Amino acid sequence: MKLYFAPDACSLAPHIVLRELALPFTLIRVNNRSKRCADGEDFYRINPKGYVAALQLDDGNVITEGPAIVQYLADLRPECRLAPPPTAFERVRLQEWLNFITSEIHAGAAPLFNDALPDGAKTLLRDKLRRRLGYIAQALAPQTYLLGTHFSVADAYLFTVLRWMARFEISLSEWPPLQHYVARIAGRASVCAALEAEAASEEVK
Ligand SMILES: N[C@@H](CCC(=O)N[C@@H](CS)C(=O)NCC(=O)O)C(=O)O
Repeated sequence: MKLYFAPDACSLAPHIVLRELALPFTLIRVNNRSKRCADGEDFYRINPKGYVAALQLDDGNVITEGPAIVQYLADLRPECRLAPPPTAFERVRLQEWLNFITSEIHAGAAPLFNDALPDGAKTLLRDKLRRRLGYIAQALAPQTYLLGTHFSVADAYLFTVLRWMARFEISLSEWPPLQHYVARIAGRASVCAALEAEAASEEVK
C-alpha cells in the first residue's frame, strides 16, 4: 500500500492508523501546491480531486476520503479493535464521530488556513468551532476515547484536526478534557513514529 500525504495534513490520521495496525506501507509525500508527488508522479493521476489523503492498494485501486480510508484499514485487522465490527451497533457511533469530525471540525476549520479570509469570517468560523469543541469536550469528560475505553480510528482523526487549532488561535486549554486527550494520544508510539516520519520527509518541489 502507498499512502499519499502532506506533513501535518489530514493524511496524518490514516498514517497513524497504518502504524497502529502494523501494516506494511510506503509513504509518498505530495506537494499540495504543485500537485507533484515525491516519486515524480502527477498527483491528479492518483486522486483527480487533488487532495490528500489517498491510499493506493497493491492491486492499483485508490481509496480517497479520510473516513473511508481509516475504516477500510481498521477492517483489515479487526483484532486490533480500531473500529467496531461493520454489523455492530457501535459501528454507527464510530461513523457518527467520523462524520462529525470531517464535516464540523475538519471542513469547519479548513477555510482558516487561507490567510486571505476576511477577519469577520474568521471570527464566525472560530466561534462555531469553539461550540463544536465544547461539545466534544463534554463527551470526552467521562471517558478516555471517543468510543469509551478503546482507541479507535476516530481518535486518530480527531487528534489530527485538534493539532491545527493552535494555528487558528484556539487554545485547547479552554477545554481541559481536550487538552488531556491530545496529550494522551500524543504519547502513543504510532503517533510519535508518524509525526517523526512526516517531519523527516523530504520536501517536494
Ligand atoms: N474530504 C477530504 C478532504 C481532504 C483535504 O481537505 N485535504 C487537504 C489537506 S487536510 C488537502 O490536501 N488540500 C489541498 C487541496 O485541496 O488542494 C477528506 O476528508 O479526505
